[in-house]
Amino acid sequence: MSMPRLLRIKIVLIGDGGVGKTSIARRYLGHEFRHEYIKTIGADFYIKRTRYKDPRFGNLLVEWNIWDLAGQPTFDQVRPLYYKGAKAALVVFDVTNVNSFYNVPKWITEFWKNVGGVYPFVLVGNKIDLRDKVPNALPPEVGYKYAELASQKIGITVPYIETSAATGENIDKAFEFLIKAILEFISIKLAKKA
Ligand code: G3D
Ligand code: MG
Repeated sequence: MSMPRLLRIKIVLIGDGGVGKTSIARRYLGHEFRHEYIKTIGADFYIKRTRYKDPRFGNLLVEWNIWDLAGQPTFDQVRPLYYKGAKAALVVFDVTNVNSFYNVPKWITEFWKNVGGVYPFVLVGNKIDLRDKVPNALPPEVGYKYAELASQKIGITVPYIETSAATGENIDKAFEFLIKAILEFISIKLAKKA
């Protein structure tokens, strides 16, 4: 077997406070994780390596550098540092919190503005374990529709995935979707250069 290619990618977790960003990161990392708190930025920083086999790029060793904002109030001052060098995002909302869904476009706009262009993301509807327990929870169609419209608008696939950080459902899959979206994005860029 050939040596896998190392793909080191900084990603940011964005979305309203309380939607489950930190819970998703911790659930994904499980036990074998490296974690640091970057005090000046007020962000948690995690590293995780995972193998991925892609038909075009072959065997990959993906090293996620995951940035997770800890506080909210001083975010304005640290925003540029937080986003600097990020190549993709998990944009998270809470399916039991309509406002967190309404704020999704705001987070995407901020991400693109701060990284200086249109970069791929996965839309994540979290807390699906609570969907049947609260009134007025958002149905899956809302997320799928938004992702479809976004895909059409920007010309790269925006996957939508529903997760529960509480049960672990689809957490690994969310990151798998993100790799796929990133590789598609790289392919399109390479094709344009050629
Ligand atoms: P944030 O990092 O986006 O601000 P957190 O969000 O990960 O801190 O999560 C906020 C609260 O929601 C936490 O509860 C956390 O346990 C809960 N939570 C996160 N994801 C899920 C989920 O998928 N299902 C359920 N039921 N709860 C979730 P507390 O009580 O600690 O504030
Ligand atoms: Mg958090």
